[in-house]
Amino acid sequence: MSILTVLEFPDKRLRTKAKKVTVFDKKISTLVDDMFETMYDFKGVGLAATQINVHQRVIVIDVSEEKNAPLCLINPEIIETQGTEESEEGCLSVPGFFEMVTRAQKVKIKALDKHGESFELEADELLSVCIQHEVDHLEGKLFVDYISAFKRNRIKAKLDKIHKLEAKKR
Ligand code: GNR
Ligand code: NI
Repeated sequence: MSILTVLEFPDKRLRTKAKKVTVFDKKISTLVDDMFETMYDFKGVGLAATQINVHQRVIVIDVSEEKNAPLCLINPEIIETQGTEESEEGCLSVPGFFEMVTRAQKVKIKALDKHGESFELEADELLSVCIQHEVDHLEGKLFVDYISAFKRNRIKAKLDKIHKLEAKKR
């Protein structure tokens, strides 16, 4: 198992559209395990493969308090939505920033598990938000795309500054 590097906004690679998984082999199983380890290490509630620079449609999620409810979604599709709701979002790829985002209140999804078996799931509250946030990552979309250009540019400037300082230290 390994903890992987998480790409940070405004890295262009976060804008890549991920491709569907077609083969369910040891490589996918290792990718899923490494993504869970990375997500738990970073104390996130979800992680999309895009964030670790792997452009395949793979998501891991665990919104439980005890961190004992791992959920893996491969090739997820949102097949139904209900209502809208606003909530505060953060992202491991936009560290330290939190903004209100409006999303569907409930979602019904269809996905494959890590063995390639199809299943459906209905979600509300944090799980619903998290699924929509992660599916966006697979499309190259970030939560900062939903806020004003003014706020987004301010976040970009602050992260650019941090990334420059980090590069200098090395
Ligand atoms: O850890 C995370 N918390 C979170 C909080 C509110 C809405 C979405 C999220 S997802 C985020 C982890 C992450 O960046 N996943 O892509
Ligand atoms: Ni994110």
